Amino acid sequence: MSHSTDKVRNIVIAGHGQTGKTTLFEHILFAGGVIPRAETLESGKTTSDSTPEEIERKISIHSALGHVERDGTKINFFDTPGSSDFTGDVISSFRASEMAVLTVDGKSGVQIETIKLWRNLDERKKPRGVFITKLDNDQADFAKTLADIKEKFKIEPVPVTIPMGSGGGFKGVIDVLHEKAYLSGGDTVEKESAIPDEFKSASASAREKLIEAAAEGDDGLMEQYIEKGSLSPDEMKKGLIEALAQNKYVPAFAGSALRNSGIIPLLDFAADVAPNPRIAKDIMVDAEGKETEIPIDPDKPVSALVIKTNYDQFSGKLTWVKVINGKLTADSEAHNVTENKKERIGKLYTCQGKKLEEVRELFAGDVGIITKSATLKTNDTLSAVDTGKTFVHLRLPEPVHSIAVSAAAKKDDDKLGEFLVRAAEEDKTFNYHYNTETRETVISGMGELQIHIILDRIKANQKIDVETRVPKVAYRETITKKASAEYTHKKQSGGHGQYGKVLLEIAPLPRGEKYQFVNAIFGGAIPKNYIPGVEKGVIEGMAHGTMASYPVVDVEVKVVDGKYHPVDSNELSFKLAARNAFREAMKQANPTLLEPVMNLTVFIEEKYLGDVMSDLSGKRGKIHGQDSAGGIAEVRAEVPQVELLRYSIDLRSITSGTGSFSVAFSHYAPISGRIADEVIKARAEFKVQEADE
Ligand SMILES: Nc1nc2c(ncn2[C@@H]2O[C@H](COP(=O)(O)OP(=O)(O)OP(=O)(O)O)[C@@H](O)[C@H]2O)c(=O)[nH]1
Ligand SMILES: [Mg+2]
Repeated sequence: MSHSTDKVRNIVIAGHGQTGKTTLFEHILFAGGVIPRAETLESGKTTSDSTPEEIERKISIHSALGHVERDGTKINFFDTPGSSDFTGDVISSFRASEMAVLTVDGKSGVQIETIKLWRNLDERKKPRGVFITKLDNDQADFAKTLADIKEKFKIEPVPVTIPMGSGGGFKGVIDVLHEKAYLSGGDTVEKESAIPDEFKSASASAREKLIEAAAEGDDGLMEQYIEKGSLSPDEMKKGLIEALAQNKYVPAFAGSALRNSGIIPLLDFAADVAPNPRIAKDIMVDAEGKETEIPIDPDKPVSALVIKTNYDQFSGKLTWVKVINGKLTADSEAHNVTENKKERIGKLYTCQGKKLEEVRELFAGDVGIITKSATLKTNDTLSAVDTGKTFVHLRLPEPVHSIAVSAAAKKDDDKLGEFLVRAAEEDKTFNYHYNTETRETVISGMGELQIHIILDRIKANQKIDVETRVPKVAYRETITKKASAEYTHKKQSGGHGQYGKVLLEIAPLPRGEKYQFVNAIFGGAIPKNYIPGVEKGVIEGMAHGTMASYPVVDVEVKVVDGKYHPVDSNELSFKLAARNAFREAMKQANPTLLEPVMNLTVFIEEKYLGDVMSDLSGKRGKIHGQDSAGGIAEVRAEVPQVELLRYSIDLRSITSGTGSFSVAFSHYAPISGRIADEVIKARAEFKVQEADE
């Protein structure tokens, strides 16, 4: 069945690893009557962790979508992976949802991924709530977890539900908004009951706070609240909707998904208060790069964004779309603006995990699946007609972990390549490229685990043995002082000879400026038509420096003088002369090696700070800054890339798997002494090997 925009809600469940997202998602579907029983994670039969790799590892790797109906409203929920290795699917689910619910473990409190996800939601100005889970655990503490959230995010969450008892004495939750108690259900859906006397005052004071939050919704309500000291239930609801849409408060929910507790009030809140998709805007960009905000609106011609694609064993390729405008209709045609071609839309589906349900149409705001489109890919824009505007691409973090791969048997090279192309298409945080400089195929992604899983898939599905290595670093060479050199290329062989003489002056440029070619020839010492030949020669010379044959950068090359022969000169002669003149000049210009340096940000528990710092200093890191709040530290540093090639592994062992980090290229920096000698030596060995091949 299709749902109109006003009858759709999209909520993404996200949170630190193992905080119970999948269990919550499963119990939501159970409470919503979608599945006859809620399966445990341990059984390997949950709706959302359905792929063999998820079942085997007992973690979520892919996002999953499901929905429940509440008073005619379809509430889509995304279950997302908690490990930062699979952040790509979290980000696409954020893009498609108007609200997030972050799960926080009632015992562990705010964890590293919670902080990163919170920041990401801040950047998107996305409304969010927190679901404090596992309150059945002995040391779980709802109030303490709220205090932790307040300390770390400088915002006081407003409870919509509060727990009745904790740990072994956990009995259920009170829905403060609807003034009802729910006894935890165990194996069945939780049951409504009257609020027990002992919790009446806690419930009343929580309701007071909720009313205050509602009053923030608009000025009229605030006046009303100040005047009368309260709000009617209708006003309260209206205020909560408004204030949440404006991201003015963070609703907090208590519960234990495993015990079927806190689910019904969450669903009621989702249906009553969670944002209507119409509050959200997406962004389109035209050919000139001009951005326009596009509100979600069913009354405009259709437009939709492909948020992800994946392959299902039974259904084949699935293309997930978020409809932004109008409605997408089955068996119709749309324009793929990204590819500038017509796209046939066959059947449309919604889904419950991997189970597809056919629908005729998907309205603006909704998320659904197109099957059997060979061509659609993530980030594509579908439109009614060619508007020349596309939705901006998903903003994904830079890869943090790379390895070089090759097929153990040469005959499998092509098959490996094909597989990698498909893997990169399916997971936008996974990249692969052939580095012509180092002659390696390098795959990179968000962490060791992600890469590992992809390699396992190759082995299992393609029966290819893959060899892996730490990738080589792309060093550069540059010069540190001015120099000049001349070179005459002369050859006499039968008829026409070859002749060209070039005098070059080279000078260092500021870091990052790469290359500048200046023609300073006056009076025709080298005729104009040979200057392109000179420049080609310089470019060829710069492709392989004189130290270790790495590309040369940040050099100004000025051709100042030369000589030509009316008969024997040609472009080739000037090219060869220039190439050799460049090499001669470079040797005299105090050349140096440059290594890539990365900006590194590390998130760790404070207790590991000392170890992380000393490890970074051993890695030639320069610490730029450090912040700590409530037991979690963030360290920012500049570290040479070569030291970070296995950082995923190092950080995991220092922090027992709790740390996480991001890296991005910063700049090239000179190296000398022993470090440079090692690079030159390794490169010489590589060249010898290459020559042997
Ligand atoms: N005691 C208790 N355990 C829970 C609860 N919810 C989940 N768990 C357990 O916590 C573990 C992790 O649960 P998941 O639902 O897989 O957590 P997740 O957040 O989806 O994990 P990732 O997707 O890998 O990040 C499993 O062993 C669950 O049985 C709960 O409410 N109470
Ligand atoms: Mg999960």
